[in-house]
Amino acid sequence: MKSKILKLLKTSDSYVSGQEMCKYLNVSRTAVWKVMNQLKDEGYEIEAMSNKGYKILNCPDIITNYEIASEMKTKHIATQIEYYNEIDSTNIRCKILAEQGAEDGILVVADQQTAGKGRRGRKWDSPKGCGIFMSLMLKPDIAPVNASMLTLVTAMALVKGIKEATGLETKIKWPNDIILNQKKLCGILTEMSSELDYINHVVIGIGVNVNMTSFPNEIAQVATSIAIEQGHPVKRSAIIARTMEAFEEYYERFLKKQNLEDLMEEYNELLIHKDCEIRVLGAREEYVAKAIGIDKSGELLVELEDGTKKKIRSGEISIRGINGYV
Ligand code: BT5
Repeated sequence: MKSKILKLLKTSDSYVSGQEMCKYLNVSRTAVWKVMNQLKDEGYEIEAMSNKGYKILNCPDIITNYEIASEMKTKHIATQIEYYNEIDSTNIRCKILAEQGAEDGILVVADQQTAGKGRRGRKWDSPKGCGIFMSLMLKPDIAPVNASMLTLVTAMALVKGIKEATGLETKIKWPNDIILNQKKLCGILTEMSSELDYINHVVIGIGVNVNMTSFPNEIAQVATSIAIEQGHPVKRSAIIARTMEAFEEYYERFLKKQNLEDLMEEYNELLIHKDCEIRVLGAREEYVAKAIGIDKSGELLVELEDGTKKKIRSGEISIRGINGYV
């Protein structure tokens, strides 16, 4: 009910009468009044005028399930949202929910993580009230080998979602970083539970630095936030909503062919290293190559100095810019 009331208020240019709301939601005036008071307590600025009704003047930067739901227009993705003020890791919580039989498309969101995870045991800095920490759980009917492509689909959705919500143009550092002004703005961690030929579930974890104004020393050189780059804070819920809408669109296109054939052209336009020299860091080797672009399976095609071409798979290898992280 809260998200429906919020949606009504947000989509109306003028006042919404209490009576209108009661009729639309089929609830009593007292119930509406109670919700209005709760919303005010949470920081929503709502004007109440006798004879006219309610008008929303300002929304706080919160990412509760009803705030996100009131912003979002998706058919299937994130229609169910679980919100936590604080959690160890949204990926961990999402996996537990999946094992307990949660529905395909559920989104877990937190305002803060105490044990945010990066890839291969690394940490994700997740301070309170200024970032987006969320995990989307999917049960796609695709072969397990194709699941890693979902990281690339998610990266495209983040670029589009951030552009629509903030106007900022970001780029993708293959396979799982979103880059703004040569620094890391978002990270994606895709985890999977599967049989040999069957996916039980995939959890796509997304971290976005939104309103941080500084970072811990260890990452200060590589990390940035939307607020740092734009010079002012922005609302996180709009970024989540636009990203999930974009994800739904790209995911549908991915599922049709179960590969990136229809997305790779657009993806390659977003690749920060396209046609640039990169350093390829493998477990035992390190070499310089030119990044050409991804193929339909999401592998990165590179050209070595002697002109030979090579495909690199995420998971085995990392890439770096010639002079630094990007
Ligand atoms: C990633 O790993 O980039 C994946 C990050 C995924 C985080 C989300 S948040 C919601 C969900 N729940 C989780 O527990 N995780 C996911 P990787 O490529 O391994 O990068 C990790 C490295 O990025 C660290 O070792 C740091 O150097 C750097 N780093 C840590 N926190 C950062 C931050 N907030 N912004 C930018 N860089 C960061």
